[in-house]
Amino acid sequence: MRVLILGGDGYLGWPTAMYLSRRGHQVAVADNYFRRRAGMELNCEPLLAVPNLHQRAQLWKEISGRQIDVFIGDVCNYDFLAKVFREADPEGVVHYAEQPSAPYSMMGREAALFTLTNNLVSTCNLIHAVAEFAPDCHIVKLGTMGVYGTPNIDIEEGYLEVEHQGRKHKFLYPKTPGSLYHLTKSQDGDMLYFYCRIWDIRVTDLNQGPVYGIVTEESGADDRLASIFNYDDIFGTVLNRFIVQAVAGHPLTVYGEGGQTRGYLNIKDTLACVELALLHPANPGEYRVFNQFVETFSVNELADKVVEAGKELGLKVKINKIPNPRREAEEHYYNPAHTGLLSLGLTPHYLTGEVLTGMLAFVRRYRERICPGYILPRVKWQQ
Ligand code: USQ
Repeated sequence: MRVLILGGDGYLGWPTAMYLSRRGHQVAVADNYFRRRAGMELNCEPLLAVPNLHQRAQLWKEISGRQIDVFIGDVCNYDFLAKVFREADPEGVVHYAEQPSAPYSMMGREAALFTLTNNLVSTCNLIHAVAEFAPDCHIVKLGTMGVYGTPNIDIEEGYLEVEHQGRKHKFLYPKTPGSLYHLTKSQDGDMLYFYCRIWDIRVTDLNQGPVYGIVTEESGADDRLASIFNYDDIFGTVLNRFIVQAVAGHPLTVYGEGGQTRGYLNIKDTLACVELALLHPANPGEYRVFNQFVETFSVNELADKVVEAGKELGLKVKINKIPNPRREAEEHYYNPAHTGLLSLGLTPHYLTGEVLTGMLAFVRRYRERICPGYILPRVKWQQ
């Protein structure tokens, strides 16, 4: 399949590109290097020094013999996106080209406006490019479980059937996002659903939980192919942060009471889910939603697991509950459905002790690069 990955330089974008390329798809990637620039501006650069996208594609070609086409530019610029569509002629597009960090979106007015503009304009441009250049192309948008929030009822997969005064109707599941970033992911979903109904485009929204992991099968051969791996307070996700904190000898930063529960998945499962969605496209006019995670854990459970895994490697890991910089429920009901991707054939990777010790051992090789100043949270939800 000809697949275009928007945001192909990021934590998920580049591993997805290699994964699909190795499995015989013809892959093109586009990126504006937002994440790299933000890392320099905010002083939160990734653990590994990552070659630029052209260099990574060249390296991948030397190792795998396969070509990944690279386009550097901004998806919010329609002329750029139109050029990419004309050249790549995609049958499937993976949309990762959004500002992905909740703390970033809560830094202040400028970051809020950037997040809103980037995430909604990129999605709107994509919809129009599909309609103009590739009407049959399937959009796979990376969504987030965070759009649902933590309601006191079970979370369904995208839709909720409501019975009201004796009549029934199926609505999109109500959204209660907990950051401006998560709000934009709810808004882009509404926009995609709208155009599915009006223009009959095909869309799959992958409502993903926080991802963990560094190495994938494709990057295993050469660390220069590894993903952009952040452990800072802005771009790092919680388990990746805890792994680096454990290696650095920093107490694990549990925010508040630590009862916050989310659905987690290994980066390897993200890649498999995206391919499954591409291989089984939504129908014209269908806005299909999958809840993309494998297991649920509270922050306390994750911290305890890292302490245990640390013992295997002789690390004495401590836990420190610090005031929560976010506004979120610290104890809550959480029971989200996630059957769609399993029914398409996902074989999940679980968070075992071996996975955790593997991550700790990998990060330990880069211990000298860990910057302790990146660890404590700087962004508060309430200024
Ligand atoms: N947390 C801590 N300590 C930390 C970091 C985080 O206790 O040092 C807590 C947070 O308060 C939160 C939970 O861990 O309750 C998850 O935080 P996170 O930073 O791993 O995840 P989040 O900000 O929600 O965002 C991440 C990705 C985002 C994706 C989302 C999926 O950055 O792109 O959409 O995970 S979800 O959380 O399901 O919305």
